[in-house]
Amino acid sequence: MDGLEITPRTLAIGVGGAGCEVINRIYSLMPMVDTVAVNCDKEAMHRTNADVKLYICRSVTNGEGAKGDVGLGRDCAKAHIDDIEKAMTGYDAVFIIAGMGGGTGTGATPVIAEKARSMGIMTFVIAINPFSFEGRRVQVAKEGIAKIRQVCASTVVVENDLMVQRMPDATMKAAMETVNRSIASFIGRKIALIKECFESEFESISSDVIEQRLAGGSSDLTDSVGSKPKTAKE
Ligand SMILES: Nc1nc2c(ncn2[C@@H]2O[C@H](COP(=O)(O)OP(=O)(O)OP(=O)(O)O)[C@@H](O)[C@H]2O)c(=O)[nH]1
Ligand SMILES: [Mg+2]
Repeated sequence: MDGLEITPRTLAIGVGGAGCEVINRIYSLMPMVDTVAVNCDKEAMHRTNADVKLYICRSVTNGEGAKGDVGLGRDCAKAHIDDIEKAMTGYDAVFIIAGMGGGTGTGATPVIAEKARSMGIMTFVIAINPFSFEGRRVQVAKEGIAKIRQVCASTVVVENDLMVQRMPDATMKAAMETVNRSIASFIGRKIALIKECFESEFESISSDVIEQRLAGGSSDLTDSVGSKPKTAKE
């Protein structure tokens, strides 16, 4: 491997409101990571910084988001699948980040993950579970995560609730921002690991094996938050 540098091309894709907030973080904190923002909410898109912005189905949603309609989120992604494919072309690994329980993230994420896998890209999904006080969204999220797992085994679920336990006096916004920051640094660590795998073993290791090695529980995702890590099971 003397003198030969293998640099995997990695991409982070944020889908819907929460996903795009995380992309904002990655864009400002980790300029070496390429970013894509996917949303059908015009205002949220304005607030988002990303290398590529895919504003899906503005004519159908009138720029107001999918308003909790999972079927609409899915159909918007399907209608823009060529743009999504183009944005992912040439990458070795993709991280897809989305909040669950709304329309865009829940509906579009399985479509995007399935496309990434069909393109032979190592695919990781980070799905944010809504707060347990969010009512109907909790069930919508559960069904959404089950769908995502059908197409992507390397799915990590992050609990917004964890931050309620850890930061009982924090506002919801502050709690979510903490989760967003920890997801951004989690992705940074995973990208470093992928690079290591590529550099040390690229001739003998398959992308499936790298995926398995990198997939895992969400506990190390919460390490960076500051207090003692606690898993959802505790
Ligand atoms: N950690 C974190 N969670 C968020 C954030 N914004 C929203 N969420 C969570 O993610 C869930 C889904 O919300 P959004 O991502 O805004 O939904 P969406 O995919 O845009 O869906 P529609 O607006 O209905 O199209 C919410 O119920 C919240 O629990 C965020 O910035 N950070
Ligand atoms: Mg939205």
